[in-house]
Amino acid sequence: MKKRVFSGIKPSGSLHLGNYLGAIRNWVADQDKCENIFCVVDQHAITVDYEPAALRQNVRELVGLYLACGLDPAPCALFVQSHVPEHTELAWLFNCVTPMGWLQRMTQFKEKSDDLREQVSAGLFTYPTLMAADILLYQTEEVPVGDDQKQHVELARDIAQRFNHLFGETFVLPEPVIRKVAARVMGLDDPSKKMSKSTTSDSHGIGLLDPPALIRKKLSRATTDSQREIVFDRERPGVFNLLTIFQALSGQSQEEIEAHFAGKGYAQLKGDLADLVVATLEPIQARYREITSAPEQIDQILAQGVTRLRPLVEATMTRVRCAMGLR
Ligand code: AQP
Repeated sequence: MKKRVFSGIKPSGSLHLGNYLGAIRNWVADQDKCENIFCVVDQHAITVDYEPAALRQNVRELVGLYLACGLDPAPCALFVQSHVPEHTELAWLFNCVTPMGWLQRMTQFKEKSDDLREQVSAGLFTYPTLMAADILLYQTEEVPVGDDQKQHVELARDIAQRFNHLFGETFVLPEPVIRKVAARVMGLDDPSKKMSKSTTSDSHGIGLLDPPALIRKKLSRATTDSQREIVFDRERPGVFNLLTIFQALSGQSQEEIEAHFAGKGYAQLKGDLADLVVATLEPIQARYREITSAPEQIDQILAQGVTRLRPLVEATMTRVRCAMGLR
């Protein structure tokens, strides 16, 4: 039996190398071994200030990139979260069984709400219950994510357990699946912060659609340190981050990479890494241009995804509504 896998990305800006290495690339690698459900989680992107026109554009770009990175609509159901209204219905039901204390402990909420304080939306606070609904609606077994989402997947598991305890066996308990290499790609300008779509600095992240010259420029400016040796050392986060990206893209071992850069300087590291990033992204960008030139095909793929998932959605929701006394 193939494991059922669910994951998603929120269209809150342009995708970066962290989203690719921490998430999409791993989904593509395993798509023939699993029963795959991949979503564009647009309702998560409206928990902070946003422009409706930009959101619409980001959703299209994200679906185009899913396909361009290699997700195949034959083994994968691809869809947009808001096209399946049961995600928000189930999220409300979960809001009613999730203790506030569980949500208050979520580190991503604390980080994102720090500057906003009283202005922060209730949606940002309850984001993890919507994410639990995304996962549990499909009776998901595995959730492949980057390291930053581990806590949210664990919360989904806790909510499933609590629901099963209160209302009877209803949900499969999901497991996060996190790769060892590049599970948390850091910002090029500040390697103490994870690479994020919503960080606006020019030299923070490498966009999957960035042209080669821009990729080279950003990498040439990446923060390093005043030492000389090019080795994997977590105490030197800038160089460690560049080497980790190199390792993830080249597939070489740490020893091979250290031997390759022995006696060389940071300019060589940045130049070789830029060659590798450009060689990885150029074919993706070419496929992206081809795919997005036929938007009606994208719409068709998304509609097929929803149709394929309907029986599963209805089966879960019927059980949930009955278990909770709502039917
Ligand atoms: N820097 C990263 N390194 C490795 N994996 C990452 N992911 C995100 N950033 C990195 C993984 O990408 C998937 C999609 O994430 P998301 O967009 O749904 O949420 P996020 O983690 O909040 O992503 P961003 O890019 O940081 O967006 P903003 O700035 O809008 O919050 C997840 O699997 C995530 O782990």
